[in-house]
Amino acid sequence: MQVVLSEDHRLHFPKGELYGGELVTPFERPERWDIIVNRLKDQGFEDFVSPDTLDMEPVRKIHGRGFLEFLESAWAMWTAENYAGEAIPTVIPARRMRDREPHHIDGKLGYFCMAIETAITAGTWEAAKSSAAVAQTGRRLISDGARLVFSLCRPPGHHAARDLYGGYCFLNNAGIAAQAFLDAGAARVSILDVDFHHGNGTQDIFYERADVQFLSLHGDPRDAFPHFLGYADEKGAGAGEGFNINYPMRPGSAYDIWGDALEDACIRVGEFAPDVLVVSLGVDTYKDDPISFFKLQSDDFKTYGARIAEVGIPTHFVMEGGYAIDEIGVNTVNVLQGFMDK
Ligand code: Q9C
Ligand code: ZN
Repeated sequence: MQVVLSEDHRLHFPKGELYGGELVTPFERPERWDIIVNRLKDQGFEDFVSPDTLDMEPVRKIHGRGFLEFLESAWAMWTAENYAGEAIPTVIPARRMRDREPHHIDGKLGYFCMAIETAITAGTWEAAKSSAAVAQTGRRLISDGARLVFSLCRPPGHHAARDLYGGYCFLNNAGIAAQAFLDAGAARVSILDVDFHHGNGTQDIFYERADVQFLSLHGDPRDAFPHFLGYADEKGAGAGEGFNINYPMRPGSAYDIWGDALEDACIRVGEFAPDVLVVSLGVDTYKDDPISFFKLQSDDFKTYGARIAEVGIPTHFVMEGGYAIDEIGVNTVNVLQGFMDK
């Protein structure tokens, strides 16, 4: 199994995440990557591939131009104000306000943000681009004939919508990979999102499209972040009608419930018959995850990796969340080993 990764992820490491009214060390931190890499090495995976140069073309197809310009310039605009801390919005365009991009960075941050726990720092844009390049390179390896590739993206991507960042995400790595597969000749791509959180960004990007099927297993939005998307009645619109499938689940759900949702999702992927399956792989479904409420055990990750393999379609795993740092390596690699052992 080839694993695509880049040390440039380290360029993004904010000191603060607004959590419970305090600035805490972010749950989404560089150490997550190190622990996954250590576990991969322990288990004999050594086929590490560095990313190719980022191709902005698929990025521009799924993200808005103004949004990309904002991400590129946000830190410079923030420091030009002589602010002492990291870039966090304070004002949000809430209901009945105007949908216009302001000039001032305070306004721009709120305009392009979907959740304010996520700070922007000096290296954020470079790290976000490197993460997208990792996903694009995984795409190339699958197009070159691999049955399985793991793109160890960091920062993650599935909360990043066409023109929104947040939830630790800036560029939608899985979406960029899916778009690149289509650009390289694929007719259909499925994105199966098994991160604990709803993949609101990916859903948003492909909601009206029939060439990308999106399926997400996640905490019920009434109880779980991102709270404002991810209900079962969101089924796609226009040409995309029927190609968006959500599986919200209640607090405390364990593998008996989660595995049934995965089973249904795998059947739906088989019916769609995509050329490639992109898996948004978050392991924050684990029972001890500090910010989530599912109850998967470490062995369940092997079980579901094997079930995904049974779909029988070339599969590109793209790393998303997972914050039980001590077990993030075991749980992530269990999915990949479960897939390979099938
Ligand atoms: N009390 C990903 O897993 N904060 N993002 C939730 C819960 C944001 C998660 C707070 C969680 C973002 C990629
Ligand atoms: Zn998550």
